[in-house]
Amino acid sequence: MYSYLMSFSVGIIGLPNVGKSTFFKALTKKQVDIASYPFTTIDPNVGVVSVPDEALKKISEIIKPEKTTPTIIEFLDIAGLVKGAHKGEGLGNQFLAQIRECDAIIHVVRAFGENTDPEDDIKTIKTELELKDMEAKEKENLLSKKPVIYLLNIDDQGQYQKPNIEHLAINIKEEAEMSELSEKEVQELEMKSKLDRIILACYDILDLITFYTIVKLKEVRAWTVKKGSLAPTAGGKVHSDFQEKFIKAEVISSEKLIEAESLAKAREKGLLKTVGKDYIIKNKEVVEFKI
Ligand SMILES: Nc1nc2c(ncn2[C@@H]2O[C@H](COP(=O)(O)OP(=O)(O)OP(=O)(O)O)[C@@H](O)[C@H]2O)c(=O)[nH]1
Ligand SMILES: [Mg+2]
Repeated sequence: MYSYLMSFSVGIIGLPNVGKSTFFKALTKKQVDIASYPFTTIDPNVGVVSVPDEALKKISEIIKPEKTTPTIIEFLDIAGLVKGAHKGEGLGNQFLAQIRECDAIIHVVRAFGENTDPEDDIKTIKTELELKDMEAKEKENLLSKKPVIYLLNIDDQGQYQKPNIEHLAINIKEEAEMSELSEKEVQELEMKSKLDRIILACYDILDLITFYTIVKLKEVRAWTVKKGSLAPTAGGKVHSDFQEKFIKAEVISSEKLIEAESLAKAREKGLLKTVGKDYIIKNKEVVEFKI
């Protein structure tokens, strides 16, 4: 339902009023130009965010294409869940169904203001997901088994009650303020956004890697594929023919390409490797599919 762009999606969940929508708004200030992607009907609750990528920038600098297209992740702003959500409290069932559509979860936890108990809040939501899962007939796609990042929304003092669980901490209000500023203004104020780090953390828990394709002079484009994918599967992300009619591919690491300064020079130096259908695509590799 939400995979309009055939990208991976992350649902932002948590108790009411913890800062989910504020976080979503800050993130989607980075919304990409969705015209570059197919199936671009976008729900107001779905934000499409480009994945920060230094290698892509550098490849573009040497290839100088007309267009550089980053890879994307979708974020979904889901309304607050309350205790009893699994029984339908507070429209719980509707929201839980939205979570089911997501590949991973960011669980926002309030750690700003008075009387916060992050660990208890985490437990409340976790329990709702687990209770909902107990009703599920199919044991695939279970809510409580989805990869999750606990994101503590902290105040500007940076003091908070640390839960006994791995988490990231950010000041969402400050991130929202920063997202209204230009890059230059953020630098001048010596502020530093953590949004990129969080986007990359999502990419990590989703077990994704990036590969690149180059259409000479026209486009350098980043694509997402699950870690461990074979070359034809990666090809299928670009075009179904590249999967079905796959014969071989030429690959080079982005580092080597950047060092060689052009594809032609890399080819001259014999840096491009020809691989077959059993080849596992590596992170940050430039790939040319041959059919
Ligand atoms: N002090 C402080 N207030 C915040 C912070 N983040 C959000 N708020 C405030 O908390 C209120 C709720 O923020 P939202 O982002 O709408 O919360 P939400 O989690 O989307 O809420 P629901 O969708 O209703 O569940 C707003 O008044 C925000 O201004 C924060 O980091 N610090
Ligand atoms: Mg909200």
